[in-house]
Amino acid sequence: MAPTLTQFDVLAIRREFPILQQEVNGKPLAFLDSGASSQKPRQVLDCLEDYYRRYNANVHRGVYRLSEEATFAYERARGKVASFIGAASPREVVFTRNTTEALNLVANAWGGANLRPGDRILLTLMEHHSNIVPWQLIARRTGAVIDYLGLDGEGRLVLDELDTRLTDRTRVVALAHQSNVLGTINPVRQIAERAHAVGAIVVVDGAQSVPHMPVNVQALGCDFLAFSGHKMCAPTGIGALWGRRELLDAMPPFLGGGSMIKVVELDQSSFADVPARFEAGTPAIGEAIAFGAAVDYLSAIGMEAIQRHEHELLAYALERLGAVDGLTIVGPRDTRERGAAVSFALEGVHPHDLAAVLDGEGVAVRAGHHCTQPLHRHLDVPATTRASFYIYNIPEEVDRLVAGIEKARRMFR
Ligand code: C6P
Repeated sequence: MAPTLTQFDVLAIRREFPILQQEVNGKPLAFLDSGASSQKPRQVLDCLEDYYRRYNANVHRGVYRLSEEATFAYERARGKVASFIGAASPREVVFTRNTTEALNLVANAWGGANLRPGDRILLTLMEHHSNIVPWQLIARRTGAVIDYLGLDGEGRLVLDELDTRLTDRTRVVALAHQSNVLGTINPVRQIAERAHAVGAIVVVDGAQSVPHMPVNVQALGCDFLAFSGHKMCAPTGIGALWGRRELLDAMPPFLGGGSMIKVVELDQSSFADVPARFEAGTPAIGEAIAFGAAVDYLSAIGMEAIQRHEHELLAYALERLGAVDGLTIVGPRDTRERGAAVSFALEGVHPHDLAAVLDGEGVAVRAGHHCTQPLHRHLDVPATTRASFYIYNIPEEVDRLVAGIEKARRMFR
């Protein structure tokens, strides 16, 4: 039976998202692809529009009123993002375009300065390409070698492998906090303790965790955390890298240009302090300010309540999907071990066909390899279909998802 949601007034929340008020293909939109990018509430849209209408100006440059107002709002947003993840100081938060850029920043700046031939970088088989390719690129440049932690039959990390994979040559352990395909939530703190014991740093890809659960960098015990605004109600084009102050301070710049320098001479330059050192050029100002508004929005609802809401939907989705003939769900069965991104394969129906049938029913899901080709190779499936849930989703949308899948099954049988 569909659960009665108890965490907050989800219907009131839905009304705050203008995009959810529309019909798609003659059906009310059921948006089940927030894992790719979330929708934006009125509060965030208003904040962005207010910036462009009222005080659009470059930051850290002008001495005039508008520029000062923009600079103040931009830095205040940094403070909000820092508090949201429990950072010791706003200066530990670098605004980036997204998770991908944040991970490239660490790989290039920290990796470029610290990795030597034969050093080892430990990743996992469930990583998104954003947490694989930057490490491959820096490994090729520095002569470092990449290892992977394996997965068990339910898509959980095999922690026993740490005994052999973590060596005194391991300099970096980089892993997703939550898998975008399996939903698996990884025991970052435990892994970080093991990694630190061999002298490695721990880089966490928080793209799928920060939007969905309380995340505190002190409790996680990691050294870097990367995440994207657009997956947590903020606009696209803005994300963040949190790093421990002493590590950020010791890192050389990633990109060069305006704003990131102290003095530029003809043959050399000296660089600004952190975080400006890593924010070359004009940043996404309005988007960063609206990221602050998104953080306010989520905080007002409460991240614990958001997590519980998604878990209720997850449990219902696993139950209903689990009863569909020929459907195989990937990832842990135990809801305590996973978040609300549910990927599955339907026997005899290609994920793209399934997604197209669901679209006809107004249900938006993602189909493909979800930027995790090594994981899909490991699972031995070319592609999966994924439904991912957020604050505005309701049990009726799970019912519509299942009805659409049943329709596809009948069509392609
Ligand atoms: N995953 C998905 O549909 P960007 O594109 O930089 O904002 O996020 C990259 C990224 C990194 N790590 C994880 C775990 C992710 O899930 C993502 C984005 C989207 O699953 C788009 S491929």
